[in-house]
Amino acid sequence: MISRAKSEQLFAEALKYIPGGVNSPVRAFRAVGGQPFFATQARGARVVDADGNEYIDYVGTWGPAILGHAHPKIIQAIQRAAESGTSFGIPNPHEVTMAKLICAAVPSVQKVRLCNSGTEATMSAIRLARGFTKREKIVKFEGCYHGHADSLLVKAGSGALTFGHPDSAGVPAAFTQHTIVVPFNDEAAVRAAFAANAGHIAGIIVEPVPGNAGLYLPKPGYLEFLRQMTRAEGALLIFDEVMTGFRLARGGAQERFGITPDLSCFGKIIGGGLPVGAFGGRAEIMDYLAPLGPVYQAGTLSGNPLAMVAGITALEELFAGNAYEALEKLGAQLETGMKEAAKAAGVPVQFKRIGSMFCGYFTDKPVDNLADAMHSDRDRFAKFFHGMLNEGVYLAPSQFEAGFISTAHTVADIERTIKAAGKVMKTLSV
Ligand code: HOZ
Repeated sequence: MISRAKSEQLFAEALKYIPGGVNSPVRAFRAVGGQPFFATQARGARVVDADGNEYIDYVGTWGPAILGHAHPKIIQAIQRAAESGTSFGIPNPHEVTMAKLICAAVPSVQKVRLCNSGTEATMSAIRLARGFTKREKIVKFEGCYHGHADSLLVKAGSGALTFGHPDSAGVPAAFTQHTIVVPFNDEAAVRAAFAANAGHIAGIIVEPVPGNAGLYLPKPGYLEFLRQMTRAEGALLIFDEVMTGFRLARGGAQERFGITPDLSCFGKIIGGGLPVGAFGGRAEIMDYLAPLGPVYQAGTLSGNPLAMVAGITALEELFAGNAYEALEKLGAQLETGMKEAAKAAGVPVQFKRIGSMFCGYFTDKPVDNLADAMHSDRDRFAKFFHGMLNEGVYLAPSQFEAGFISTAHTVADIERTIKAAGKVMKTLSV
């Protein structure tokens, strides 16, 4: 058994001063039991904890680290930019470069506003959709997580789901009365929502590949259906690509599935590991934002020069080579190996993957929405998680999070992961 004595000491100290000892609930390990380790270093595909233990990392700081941790070009760009000042609160040239990069990579985005987190991006996109359409209601999907803004914390995924608070305390019912929640991959539910609220729905917000209740995929034609339905009803289609943007393809999930949303939300990868968010779309909609239009949105640190150069460097590096093909190959290797490992151990697993995002559910039933995801045996997941951690492989400490592969992972890393999974799965057989 490896020692995590220093992490334990740090966590005891953290618990005295930080609620739950963490600054974001999913980090707390509560869903899997035990205590979180404290990271002191992360490089490439590895994180190192306070006790010097090293892990192959499939969390990748929850998505941003698509090039691996501490990419030398990103570090150098941040260092150089920091010497010129860490924040201006005045327009800076890097913001323009970043905006141009995003618009060039994602054709549905003609204009983009930069902010500081995915939560800000989705919250602002919703406000913009409401302001533009002059309608109040929003449709979201069970298990989708769009950050922690009040009106979106309804049947939410990620940490909210993990800790049994998909509807958060502290959100007055009046704040969510215009949020309509429907199951994912269900056309009839969306039709019914529009029929019951004709002329009142401002838009649908959706993770095109939901990655906050684990990971499941849209059924063929489902995203097209959402596109047609919103267009026919005069509502906007908002893609939350905070996780999938620049990960599933250069142009995100919308490129992969050939859908043109009205608005898109980004974060994670475009910050190169620093805090960032962005939302963008058709110019006529984006021009409803202040100072041009009546929809207010602002931020002291928005367009921060360090976050901009980190993100620009990450995107340029990502677009320069064959990153997406490489990630697809690694993903396919992991999928094949994990499925074989589960089969050999006689453990029922639904292994879901698209590109470099993945999740394994411990169930023999197909998983296409939140209700299906809830069939997963979470005790088994917790045992698997700890077994893998002891083998030096760090997966997200919750059944309801996606895993991420980076370009820093190697074929040998994936082989080692599969071997570890095979060993751990055998201990889970009944
Ligand atoms: N919600 C992010 C992805 N599921 C993880 C970040 C966090 O909640 O700490």
